[in-house]
Amino acid sequence: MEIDNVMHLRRTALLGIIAAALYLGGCPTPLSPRPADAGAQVDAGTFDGDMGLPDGDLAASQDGTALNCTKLSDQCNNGVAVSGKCVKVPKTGSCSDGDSCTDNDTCSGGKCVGKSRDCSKVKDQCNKGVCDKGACKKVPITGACNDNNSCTENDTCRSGVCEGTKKKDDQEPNDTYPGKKNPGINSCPGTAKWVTGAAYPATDVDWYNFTYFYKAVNCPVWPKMTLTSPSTTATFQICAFHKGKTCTGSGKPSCLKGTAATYTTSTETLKGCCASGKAPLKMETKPSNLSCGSFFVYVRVKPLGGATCQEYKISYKNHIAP
Ligand SMILES: [Ca+2]
Ligand SMILES: [Ca+2]
Repeated sequence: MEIDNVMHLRRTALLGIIAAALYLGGCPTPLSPRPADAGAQVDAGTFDGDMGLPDGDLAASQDGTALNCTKLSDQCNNGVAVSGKCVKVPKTGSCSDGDSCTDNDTCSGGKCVGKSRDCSKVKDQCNKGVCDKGACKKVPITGACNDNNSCTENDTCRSGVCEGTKKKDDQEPNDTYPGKKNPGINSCPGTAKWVTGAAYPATDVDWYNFTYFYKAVNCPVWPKMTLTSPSTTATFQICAFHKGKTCTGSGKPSCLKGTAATYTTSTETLKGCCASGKAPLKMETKPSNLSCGSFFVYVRVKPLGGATCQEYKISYKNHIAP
């Protein structure tokens, strides 16, 4: 009886071992991922192909060896195990691309992409705006530009600055008395003549002169002139000084426009009239002795301010000319 009990226990144990072996042989490999986990597009937060182990951490390979995929993780990717292999799964959100000249760095497709810094606010006609070490700065360019100076032309960018060449002033050089000679007024009533100049730069002084030819007592000749300018802000001073050719009487004008003034040369003092203000400036100077004959008129123009360049024209004529 005791022997039968021993044999029964041995049979029971043997059947248990066989049953256990059959069960293990018929089951799937315990560490294989479920089909739902296969594929590259796996959400890092729900992936469970690692049999419950933390994502990207100690996942398991197909042969059961634990996988550490953190080496594939970076600011825009999670390193996770998929089908027993470590793969990168892109993340979203902000990041840093390490470039101080980009803004709004964002993860996109597993890469950190920033938007290039907009430096257009520092650009101008002779500079482009460029980001350098995180700061916007100007970088000179070449080409035509506009220096907004009506007294220059052929404006060109030079070292980041727009500069033109000074327009030719046909009256220059004329900074000192007696200045540039211009056609005289020798007919009665005649027509107006013109002088075109530019008071440029601000310290410029322009002198020019012409002759009034006395014609006849019944057709007296004296200067009437008007300074005009395209500038609405520029102010000028215009003076007309007389000098008699054959007698002193014609060198003492009365000021029908403007106020009395004198100008002392190295040898004499000229008498004349001056007017100041914005254009148009009118000037009319009548010799005190109209029977004296021809006389010279010396005109001086000075810029008084209001514009970088002060273009002007002066019409001069016999006072009765149209
Ligand atoms: Ca000038
Ligand atoms: Ca001058």
